[in-house]
Amino acid sequence: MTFSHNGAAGATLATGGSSFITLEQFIIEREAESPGSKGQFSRLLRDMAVAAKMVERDVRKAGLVDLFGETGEINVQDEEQKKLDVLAHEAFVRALRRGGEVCLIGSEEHAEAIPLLFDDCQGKYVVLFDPLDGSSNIDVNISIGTIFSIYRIPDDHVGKVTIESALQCGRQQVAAGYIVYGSSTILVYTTGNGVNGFTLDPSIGEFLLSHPDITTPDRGNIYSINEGNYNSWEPGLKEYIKWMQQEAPDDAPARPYTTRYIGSFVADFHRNLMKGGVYIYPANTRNPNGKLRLMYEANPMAFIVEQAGGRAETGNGPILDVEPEALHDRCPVYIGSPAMVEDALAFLSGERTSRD
Ligand code: P6P
Repeated sequence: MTFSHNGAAGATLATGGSSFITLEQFIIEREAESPGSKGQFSRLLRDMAVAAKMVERDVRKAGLVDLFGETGEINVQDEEQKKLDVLAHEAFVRALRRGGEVCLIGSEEHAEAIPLLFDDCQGKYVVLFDPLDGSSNIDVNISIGTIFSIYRIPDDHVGKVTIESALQCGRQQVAAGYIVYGSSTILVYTTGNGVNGFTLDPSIGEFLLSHPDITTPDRGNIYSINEGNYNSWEPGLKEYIKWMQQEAPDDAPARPYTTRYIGSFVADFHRNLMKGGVYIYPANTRNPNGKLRLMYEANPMAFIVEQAGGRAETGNGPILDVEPEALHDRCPVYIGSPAMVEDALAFLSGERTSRD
């Protein structure tokens, strides 16, 4: 099934038809557009896609392994089946180590950054990722995902990379993407020239271009936030949510908002990107900097949403402008349709109230 820019379903995907574009072909075609490219970056993107297919395979069977413990490869020396997010972490590390284009990895599953300096690695790229976002949802069959962010290190850091080489603000990203392991598996990424989505066709093991040139609607009718934290929100945020829940005054256009909150950022983000909406994980009394991680959740999604015409803010400025201090920094997140993020900022500042 092909999709128009706003994700509306269209005619049948030409997998059985005359033409479809695989992720590999797309990457090669786009590489041709960057003169002087030696292909390292393209190989890196392909390595990420290989790892994504391995994780997809494990995610699809994890429920069975969890439930019955009799299918899937359970290593007999390993008393406990490895948690799926550790398996996902290892799949990406293995693929990136083998590829040789990456000199440093940062993962949500690893306290410290992982330098790949063996054999005098001359890799120029850093990959930061959340191998399996929302993994607590896997045993109830709710969509989960992988989020990644790619930086190029300064030339004078090659061969002696440290975590400081990776702590660059989000605007410096050379690529960002995510994979949603949902009703189907889709890989969405940007290299700064728009956003494209590829759906995995398991029958041929290829990601096929299914969502070309994704743009997000200026406004949607969905807001995504954990309302269980209501009492810990700042007043302006309470006003914003109350405003969306109210009937519009007779002389104003109706406010047809609805709430959708999956508990997997990557799934909530993807739905809102395609349909329009805003996802909010604010600072609150329990999480003074919010819950989401700056370097491998907020930044990559901010890069993608801005490339798709959306907006991504902390409440005190654009997410992409935050200067990181450590690999696992957190930040508040207001992300999605630009008009809805702007509404949120106006309520946070007190410029608007629910009585407007
Ligand atoms: P809460 C998953 O743990 C995650 O990092 C995001 O994927 C998700 O949106 C959020 O946390 C859910 O957090 O506090 O609402 O359960």
